Amino acid sequence: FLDFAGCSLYSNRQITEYTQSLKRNVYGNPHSGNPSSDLMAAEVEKVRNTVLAFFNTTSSEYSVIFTSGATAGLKLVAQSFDWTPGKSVYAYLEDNHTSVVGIREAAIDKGAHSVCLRFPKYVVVQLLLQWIMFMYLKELSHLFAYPAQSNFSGRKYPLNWIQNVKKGTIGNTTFTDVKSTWFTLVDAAAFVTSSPLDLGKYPADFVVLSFYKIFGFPTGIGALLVRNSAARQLDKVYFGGGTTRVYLPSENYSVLKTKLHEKFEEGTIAFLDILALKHGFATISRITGHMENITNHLFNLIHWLYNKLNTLTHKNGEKCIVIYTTTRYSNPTLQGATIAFNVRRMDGRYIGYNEVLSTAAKQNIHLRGGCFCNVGSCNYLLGIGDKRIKQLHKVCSGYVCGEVDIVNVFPVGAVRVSLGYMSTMDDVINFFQFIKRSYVQ
Ligand SMILES: *Cc1c(COP(=O)(O)O)cnc(C)c1O
Ligand SMILES: *[C@@H]1O[C@H](CO)[C@@H](O)[C@H](O)[C@H]1NC(C)=O
Ligand SMILES: *[C@@H]1O[C@H](CO)[C@@H](O)[C@H](O)[C@H]1NC(C)=O
Ligand SMILES: *[C@@H]1O[C@H](CO)[C@@H](O)[C@H](O)[C@H]1NC(C)=O
Ligand SMILES: *[C@@H]1O[C@H](CO)[C@@H](O)[C@H](O)[C@H]1NC(C)=O
Ligand SMILES: CC(=O)N[C@H]1CO[C@H](CO)[C@@H](O)[C@@H]1O
Repeated sequence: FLDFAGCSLYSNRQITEYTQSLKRNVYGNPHSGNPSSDLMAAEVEKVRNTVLAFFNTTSSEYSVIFTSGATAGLKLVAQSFDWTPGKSVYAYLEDNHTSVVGIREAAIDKGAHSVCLRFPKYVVVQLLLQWIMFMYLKELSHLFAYPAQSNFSGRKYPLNWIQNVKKGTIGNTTFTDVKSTWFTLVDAAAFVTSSPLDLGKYPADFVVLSFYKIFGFPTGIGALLVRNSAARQLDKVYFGGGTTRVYLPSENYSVLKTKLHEKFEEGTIAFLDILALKHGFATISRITGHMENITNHLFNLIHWLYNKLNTLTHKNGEKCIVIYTTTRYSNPTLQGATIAFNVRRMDGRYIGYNEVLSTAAKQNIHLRGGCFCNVGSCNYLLGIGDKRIKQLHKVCSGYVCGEVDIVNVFPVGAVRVSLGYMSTMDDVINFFQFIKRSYVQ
């Protein structure tokens, strides 16, 4: 199983302990106020604290809002962020995730500007941010969103952007006269599966994640962590069951509950799934000790695999594997345990990723095929010029993502291998042998 960026796997003991806990106890709806309800409510509060501790923070600094996943967390920020029409800026990276770009629609809808930071080399990104800050020296609220790790290439982005953007310090320049307030939204869904995120050190205003990416079970639950000092930036309009203290059906009168999660967790929370998180966190901690151990273990594996794949050549000296990376797997702070690549024949022609995927599947190796689907990442990762990109795009438009993997001899997608905390040296050796056996001429 080499698709840990898609989801992690759950452990046997994790599931056993969870079901035992369900069998031994009666868990009621945490809003009901009877003994089984109180038991559940207490467990939910414990899990909130476990989540906070996992990120080295406490409830005095952060609130945990349970959502159905990372995407739902991003959507919640998008729809509640207090944009100033015509003035606020929403900035995001080109190497973003669809769900992060989606916030743009909500921002524009409320009259905010959106800026896509085009070239994901942070020197350039810093210059662009600098420019944006000069453009808007007013007392306004802006939002900067970025993924802490890309789920395509596994590239990690610097966590110190969080404070830098906030302080108005970019690179070596400090903008003490910046009156604007920048809020940071970190999409940590891929990052936190294998790296520690210390919110004491990197106090992002908003962080989103999905728990199945960390420990495989349960699905359909994630969290939005909100720094308490940034909570005022989220406006609440709709109110659903469990979120109000008092309201009148016939009059425009309602008072929302005071705690942030009480306001934003609409309806009944997924309480039995929240209980399952407890066993997920316990499993990760039991097996690995600390997230740093996962980072180091996975970096050793991926670094080995990168070097081995990179040296695979056909008998005429042509490279067999083209890897899409800007980090060269030199450092675990820049690179997660993912490799996106394509396979080439001896004559230089590419083999479509669908073919690689199905050959692998026949040998019981589970990979992911990704479609670039956009010119931006084609350009950046494939390193082909603008002119060619335009031609490609002409041919590309209208094709159904995933069905076509090669257009005019150029690949429009890639194979992705991603490791997780359960991956072993045997896994990467088997995979390497598979590639060598199947494709090296
Ligand atoms: C998986 C992932 C998401 C989306 O998570 P969902 O569980 O589908 O909401 C967002 N961003 C990144 C970086 C991811 O890896
Ligand atoms: C990244 O994750 C999202 C959500 O799960 C998915 O839609 C997207 O296709 C993923 N990208 C890749 C390259 O896996
Ligand atoms: C946790 O955060 C505190 C500050 O809030 C910091 O002093 C401490 O070093 C952090 N712990 C770890 C393990 O990083
Ligand atoms: C309801 O009351 C709030 C203030 O209490 C006000 O802001 C809002 O506009 C009112 N809505 C309607 C539909 O009257
Ligand atoms: C994880 O790392 C810590 C040190 O950071 C070490 O003490 C511990 O033994 C490690 N745990 C495992 C399971 O390797
Ligand atoms: C990799 C990726 O998804 N990049 C996209 C980020 O957002 C910009 C702007 O919408 C798109 O053009 C990129 O394709």
